[in-house]
Amino acid sequence: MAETLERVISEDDIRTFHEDGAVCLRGFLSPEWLETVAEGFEQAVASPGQFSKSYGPEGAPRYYTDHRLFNRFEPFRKFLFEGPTAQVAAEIFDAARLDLYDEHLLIKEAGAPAPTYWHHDMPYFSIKGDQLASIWFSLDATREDTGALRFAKGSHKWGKLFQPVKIGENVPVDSFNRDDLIATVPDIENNPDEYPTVLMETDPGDIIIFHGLTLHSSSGNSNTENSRRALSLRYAGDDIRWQNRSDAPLIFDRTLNDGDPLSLLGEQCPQVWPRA
Ligand SMILES: O=C(O)CCC(=O)C(=O)O
Repeated sequence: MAETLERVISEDDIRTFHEDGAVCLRGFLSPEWLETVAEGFEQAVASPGQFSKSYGPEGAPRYYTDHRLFNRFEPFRKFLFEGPTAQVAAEIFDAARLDLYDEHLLIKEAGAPAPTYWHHDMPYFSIKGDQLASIWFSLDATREDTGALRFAKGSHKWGKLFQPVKIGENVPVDSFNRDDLIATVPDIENNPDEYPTVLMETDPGDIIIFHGLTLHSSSGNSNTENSRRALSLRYAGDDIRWQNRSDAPLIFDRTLNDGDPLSLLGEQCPQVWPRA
């Protein structure tokens, strides 16, 4: 934590993050920041990027996702570089430096039936290490049946890496062929005694921070009036290094060697802490 600012997250919340693998900070984002991000969503939906995808049955409301936002849309750039979320991740890991590996826009349109199937994020990314956290929040209220996230408590400490699936389809990602992955995610839903979970319903302004190895899922959006617009930001701390993975869905312009620091990716994976 190179910057000396007033701390934004309590010791209790940091402990919960490390024990459970996820923690929710209530009322963290101001209405002004939510407004900025909402502008970004409008612009992004009007202009899909090369990694955008839609999930769900043909003709049904979409589960729409996109990536790489800050270098295309000014509101996201402002939020990421001037907003308060990087400091949360820095405090969680007591990190000297954070790079932004990915920004993920996840819209479940009104009535979108596709859920997010159980998965954890690490195996989707071309990285290795422990200090990976996502900060996820929604511009819309989320409830159990409208796309609120559910986490398998403590699953970031199982010491396992599971086969990645297409998040809205539950089929393996293309060209899956990995030595370091074991099996598919267990049946968490039907074994609550073995796999306790925590549901985090949120209101606008709440943010959730979860570890890159914490298994999570969410329902489709049963609200037929409103979309569920969520943003997930992936912060990589001091011990994260590049790890080549042929099946990683996000492609970078530069090829690195295993063990290289992410700083070699330059603008595609910018330093967000300490702030410039
Ligand atoms: O928004 C969702 O439903 C899923 C989010 C997610 O899987 C993630 O942020 O990693």
